[in-house]
Amino acid sequence: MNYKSISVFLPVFNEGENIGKAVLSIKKYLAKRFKDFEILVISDGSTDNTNEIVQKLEKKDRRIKLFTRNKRLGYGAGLRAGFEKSTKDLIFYTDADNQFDINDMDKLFPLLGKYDIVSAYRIKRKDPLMRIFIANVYNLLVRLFFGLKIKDVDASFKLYKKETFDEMKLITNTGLTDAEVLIKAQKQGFKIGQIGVRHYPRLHGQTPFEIGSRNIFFALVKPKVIVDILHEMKILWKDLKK
Ligand SMILES: Nc1nc2c(ncn2[C@@H]2O[C@H](COP(=O)(O)OP(=O)(O)OP(=O)(O)O)[C@@H](O)[C@H]2O)c(=O)[nH]1
Ligand SMILES: [Mg+2]
Repeated sequence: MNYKSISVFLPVFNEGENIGKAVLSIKKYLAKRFKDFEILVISDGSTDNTNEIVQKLEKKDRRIKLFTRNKRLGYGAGLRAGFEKSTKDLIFYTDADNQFDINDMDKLFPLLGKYDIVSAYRIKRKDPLMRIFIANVYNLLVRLFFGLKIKDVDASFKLYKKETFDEMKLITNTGLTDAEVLIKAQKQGFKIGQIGVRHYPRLHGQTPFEIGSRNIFFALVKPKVIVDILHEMKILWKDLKK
């Protein structure tokens, strides 16, 4: 592989039970493969011990960097900050809740020979059925309105060549940002590859996107989350027509 350095970032909100394991497993993985890497934690408005845990790790290893903001600005805003702060040749991001196995990154690198972005899809998604249903509708809308033919748009396991972002201006702040990057990259002629990876249930902590408890079938997504994404779809649609 020609790429010698990599930035890996994690958007985080209240992941005290997950963040330590997430950062350390990524560090172990990268240390075996890259001489030059950084791990960025983008923590928005976390009110638990997430920031303290990362500060301790940061003190021991300067390649780990914490960026905090006082308020929860949205998942997409976290992604945008991550893309902006990343300084290395490659950029990768994933969630902090350990729902992916970082070792599956091995499957992504070979595709960089042919593609500028590698977007993973979850071979068997381990989330409540209702979440999977909503995600399927979302994927369909993104395909119909923006012509993006990606199997699993919001799977948070994506690798990008840094130059993808050279000319990119992002405007969304919700979960739509993931799709926005792929749509704009495709428009600029960057090539997107896809590969299947494993997925695991969230074992600790609670997603801020749902209300109440969940089981394997049921999960209630906060209506505001859906309304905000639909609203941003409209804004993105207009932005792309300019
Ligand atoms: N920076 C930032 N990170 C966020 C924000 N909201 C959520 N996150 C993080 O984004 C990642 C994805 O959120 P999750 O809660 O796992 O969402 P999900 O995967 O749809 O839900 P689960 O299936 O329950 O895991 C996690 O690492 C969260 O901690 C936010 O406003 N800002
Ligand atoms: Mg998750």
